[in-house]
Amino acid sequence: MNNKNFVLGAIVLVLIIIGGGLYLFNQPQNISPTPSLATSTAPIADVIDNFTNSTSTSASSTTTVFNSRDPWQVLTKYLAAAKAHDLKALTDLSYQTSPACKDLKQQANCFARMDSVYQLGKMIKPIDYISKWEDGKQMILETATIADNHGTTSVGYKQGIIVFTKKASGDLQVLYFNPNNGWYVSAVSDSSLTPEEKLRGLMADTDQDGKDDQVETCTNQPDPASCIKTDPNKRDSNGNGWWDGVEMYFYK
Ligand SMILES: [Ca+2]
Ligand SMILES: [Ca+2]
Repeated sequence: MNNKNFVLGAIVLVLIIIGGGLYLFNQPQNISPTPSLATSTAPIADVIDNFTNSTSTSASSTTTVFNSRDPWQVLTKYLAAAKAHDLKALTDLSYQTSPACKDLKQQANCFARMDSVYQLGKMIKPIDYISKWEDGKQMILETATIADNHGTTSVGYKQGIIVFTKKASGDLQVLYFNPNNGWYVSAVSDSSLTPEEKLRGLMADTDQDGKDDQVETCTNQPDPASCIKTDPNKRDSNGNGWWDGVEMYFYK
């Protein structure tokens, strides 16, 4: 089995779950790993519940003013909106909107997708997201790579990712996230490469634009005919301001 295909299959699946669900939703300058980007060590699910409770029970509470440039505040509000099936709020906090959520006849489908997004999003632990790459148009947060071996049969890593776009005002909007992004290979090596070496090759993202080198170069891709190559050493291959690993999630 082609491991990359498996990985891509997983990514596409999540894309369907998230992107299909609701995403009613200039140049790279800084590559700045930050020790801790999170303002709280609480799991985001707890924060969402607190947010939901505070907004539903007491509009006049003394909660701090919402900061639309803070990725965790935006994501928390976004997930709370998904949980509450609040399409208006979700639209405001998203870069793009799923067709299912633009069609009243598909409301049940839209709500189901919101539920999926909430269930996935609440697994996110802000404290794990130690890398931040951003410029005037986008922001990507990533976790460290975390070993995720499955018994003795496979060797793997997980690495969570969250992608935001920025309005001209600097306000963040959610584009994509996946706390369970994973790469797996057989624990039994079938080549001169060790499983670890294979994994490093699969996971490499040389230009730190959120799109793996193998995807950029259309190497080992499930549908090579439709794969569009981008530059693995350049964040914004086509010069339109969007990084390759951001633009790949836009609806066509
Ligand atoms: Ca890349
Ligand atoms: Ca690139």
